[in-house]
Amino acid sequence: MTVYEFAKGLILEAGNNVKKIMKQDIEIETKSNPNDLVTNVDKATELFIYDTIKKTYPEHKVIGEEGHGHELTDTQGIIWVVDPIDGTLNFVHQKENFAISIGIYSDGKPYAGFVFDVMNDVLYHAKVGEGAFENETPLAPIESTTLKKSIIGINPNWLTKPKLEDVFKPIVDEARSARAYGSAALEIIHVATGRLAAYITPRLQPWDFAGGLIILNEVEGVGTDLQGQPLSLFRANSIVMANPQLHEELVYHHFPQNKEIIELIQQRLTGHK
Ligand code: 2AM
Ligand code: CA
Repeated sequence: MTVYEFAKGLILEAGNNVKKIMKQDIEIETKSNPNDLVTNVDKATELFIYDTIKKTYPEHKVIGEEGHGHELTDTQGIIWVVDPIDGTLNFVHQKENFAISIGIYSDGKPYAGFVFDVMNDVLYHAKVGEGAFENETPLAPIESTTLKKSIIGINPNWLTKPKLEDVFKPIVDEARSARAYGSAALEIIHVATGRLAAYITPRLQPWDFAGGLIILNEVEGVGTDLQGQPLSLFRANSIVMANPQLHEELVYHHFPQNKEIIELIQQRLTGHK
């Protein structure tokens, strides 16, 4: 069995476990602030994924939102970047619109990406060079758009923040419309399937984008930080994921080329509020 096939089986099994445990009581705790939640399901799912990987591939490394591998700083070897539940607020409040996300990197190079929309039973997956799939249906390359003719994904909370609003409001104004889904992994998938032309956020952790980015790249989508620089797997990044034409329009005409503005904003952002 290849690592790709193993990962596919693993994420499906993890999703089925989530469906089972969420029928029992969900225990909720807060993390960095009252809107930053974690549940027993996030923790149990990360542990299940970690343990299953380590049993078969003891030499592989795992970075997971709920505590695994946060000390890692080098890209050597096989690294699994895991978000056990992306969209925890949706998980808690809506019991849907969340995903399990896994990105696998080999010596820093993308190998395979998986985003499992658990409640809809849809697995998005891609092995680099072999195209992306929605369950077993291949995804077509995404179409190029201009901002004026685009629906973009952006969380409205960012439009209420000083400085950040100066950057993001004109973009929302110029776009055809804006949407927010509450799961970064699924929003990146919406770009990969053409439902959104772009997904923009000032701060995202590696586990939120590591799987989706690989899927997006397979359909010719582009993901970088707001200055057009490659994304790091070892720290939070600003994010623009889009079709190539819109990506260029946003990076060169809308985002401040002055990195300090974004860094200043980022330092103040720890959660959603
Ligand atoms: P999570 O649910 O795994 O925490 C919601 O807009 C998206 O942003 C979700 O994918 C959520 O991931 C992510 N998110 C929540 N808080 C964040 C933070 N402080 N920094 C970066 N991303 C965050
Ligand atoms: Ca999470």
